[in-house]
Amino acid sequence: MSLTQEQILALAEHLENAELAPHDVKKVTDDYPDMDFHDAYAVQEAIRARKEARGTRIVGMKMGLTSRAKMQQMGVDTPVYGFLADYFERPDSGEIKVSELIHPKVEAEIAFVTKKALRGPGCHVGAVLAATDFVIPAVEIIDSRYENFRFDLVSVVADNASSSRFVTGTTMGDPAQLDLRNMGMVLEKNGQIMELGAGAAVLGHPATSIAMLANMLAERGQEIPAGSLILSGAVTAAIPVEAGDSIVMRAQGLGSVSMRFV
Ligand code: OOG
Ligand code: MG
Repeated sequence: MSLTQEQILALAEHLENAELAPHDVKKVTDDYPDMDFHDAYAVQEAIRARKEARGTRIVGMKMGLTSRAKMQQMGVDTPVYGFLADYFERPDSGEIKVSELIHPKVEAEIAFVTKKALRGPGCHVGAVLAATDFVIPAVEIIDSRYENFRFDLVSVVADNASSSRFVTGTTMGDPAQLDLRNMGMVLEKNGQIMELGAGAAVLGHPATSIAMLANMLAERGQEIPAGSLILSGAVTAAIPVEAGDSIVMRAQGLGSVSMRFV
């Protein structure tokens, strides 16, 4: 740790303000080059605490930078996590206002819903599959608060891993019946296929990402509660969207998820 408690709280306020009154800011490591992951997750937790103090519910978690495509796109090599607040969710086939966002991008993901708590260290894929109630298809809308969507890992962790909105489908899949590794996923913008991939793009199997989350949370003495929604990370690179764009994500055997940006 290199930051004081006052600096952590000030950075949390600064980054949350950039989310709530949408505007971009310089990445936090420009001013605090000695910040480490512990500082960054402490800032993220302080943002979470600010929201909870206002009555916002935390509905789940997200893993990010879990696929080669995303790591290459962002120039980093380590997965990170963030939290999902209740107001991030938008309904399937609904509208998303770009005026509430800075420079949104969309990602195709598989979401897990847990029926049992998951706790590391030593959380493994078998424990994740046993604790999974069902999986549903999801589109995450990420919106880095940093200028030009450019950051390093420490900065993106402090910024809650660029979390901003998410939409899930409603076709529930049983991970015991689905081949999540080979599940094809197609991301379309305005009727055109932009990206496609398979579940294996996420750390070989998306359940691996959930196990990694439990193990990373354990380092901070935390667990994944039962009933959490967890985004396992984008299968493909993220694609930018603007007002007027329609997005459809089709996940093999799990139907589709769609939204319109207005
Ligand atoms: C960080 C968040 C990445 C994913 O699914 O890989 C992410 C970013 O790229 O802004 O959510
Ligand atoms: Mg994501």
